[in-house]
Amino acid sequence: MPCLRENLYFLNRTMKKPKKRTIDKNSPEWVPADKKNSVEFTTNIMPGVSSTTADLKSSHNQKISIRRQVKKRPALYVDDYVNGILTRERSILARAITLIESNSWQHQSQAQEILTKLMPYTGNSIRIGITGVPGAGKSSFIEAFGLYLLEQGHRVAVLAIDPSSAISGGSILGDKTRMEKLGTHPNAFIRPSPASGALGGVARKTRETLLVCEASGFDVVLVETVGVGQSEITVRSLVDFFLLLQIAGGGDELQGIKKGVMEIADALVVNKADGDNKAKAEVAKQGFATALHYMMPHTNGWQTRAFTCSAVTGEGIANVWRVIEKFKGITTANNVFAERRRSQARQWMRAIVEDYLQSLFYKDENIQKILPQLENAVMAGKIPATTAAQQLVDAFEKQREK
Ligand SMILES: Nc1nc2c(ncn2[C@@H]2O[C@H](COP(=O)(O)OP(=O)(O)O)[C@@H](O)[C@H]2O)c(=O)[nH]1
Ligand SMILES: [Mg+2]
Repeated sequence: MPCLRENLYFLNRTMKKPKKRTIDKNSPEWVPADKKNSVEFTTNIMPGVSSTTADLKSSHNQKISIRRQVKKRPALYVDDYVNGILTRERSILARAITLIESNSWQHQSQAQEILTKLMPYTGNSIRIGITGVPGAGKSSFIEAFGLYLLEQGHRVAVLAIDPSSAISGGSILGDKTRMEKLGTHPNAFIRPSPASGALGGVARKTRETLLVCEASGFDVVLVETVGVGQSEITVRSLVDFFLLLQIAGGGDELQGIKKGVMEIADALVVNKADGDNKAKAEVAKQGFATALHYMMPHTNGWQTRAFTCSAVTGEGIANVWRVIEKFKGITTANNVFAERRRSQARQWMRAIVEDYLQSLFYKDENIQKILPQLENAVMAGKIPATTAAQQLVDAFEKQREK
């Protein structure tokens, strides 16, 4: 609420600087000394109210009372965050995530300190990615699945990666109505996608948020993404198990196959297997099973299979969890689970370095000067891309040497 804050700031400033009056306390300063009692200047100053504005009703004073209601939250130190997260204080967890999501340099460096201290307490969850086209029932599934997990005594965090949310205003997890019960449960924590930035930035923030949730005792972390292309690959690189939610009919089977999402999934679940749709869902499941048969499973030692469920009746929901537990058992035994996490961590470190170098490169003054003409020359087929790239890199290195 920048507007409110600005107003209050202004109010504060103007109120804190009363003008000095040395001539006469009861006479305004613009009244000439010799005209104090003249009818021309009948103004007389009343003593100000210094302690309360409660019974003053002008709109000006309403603003003052708003200012009084806004309590400034005490600033937290790194250790306050760390302790709060470890003792599972939700409000502190939420504030730490806000810090992670902030683009301010100061916040980010504080977030890094917090994360470093929390690292020994991370890693104790199963991280599950969930994707599917809009309308597949992701939100409904997460509600049903999440509530089932809570019944089993788990603590569930739900995060989202939605790079489109800056444009759409947050499509994922915006539909709180479908996660009403989960959203209010003390052992569940739902955090919508950070609302801005490129996929890389959103993903980095989500990864760090995931770690913080783990440190706060959430042992199942669900990461939702809408099936719109690149974001599935990103979520795959964040999670242990990747679930593709499908629906029968409408050519969605083909969509999944075409986009290659099936190839990175550890399970395919045909949702809405209820009522009249149940038989169709079974048929679709068979179709997927056949398609999967010809694909390389994404996880070593694990055969990706198709299942059905209904987020509405709850049928098949418990089975999805059984499949995931079996997956964890097998991949832990063959070390694929730990190995995947290790390589994901390395991949993330490299991705952050690459992001940084890339922005350093394209922000470079020299590069910005010569880039357009080189790009045009490449596009027009006048010089080979390799030559242009070499010239760019040379120019960049020269600048660095200075
Ligand atoms: N019959 C039936 N409808 C469902 C099921 N799951 C979701 N839906 C409906 O499908 C629509 C889209 O669900 P939603 O969870 O918002 O999908 P999302 O866009 O993937 O998050 C809603 O109208 C849901 O009520 C299900 O298992 N069975
Ligand atoms: Mg949804």
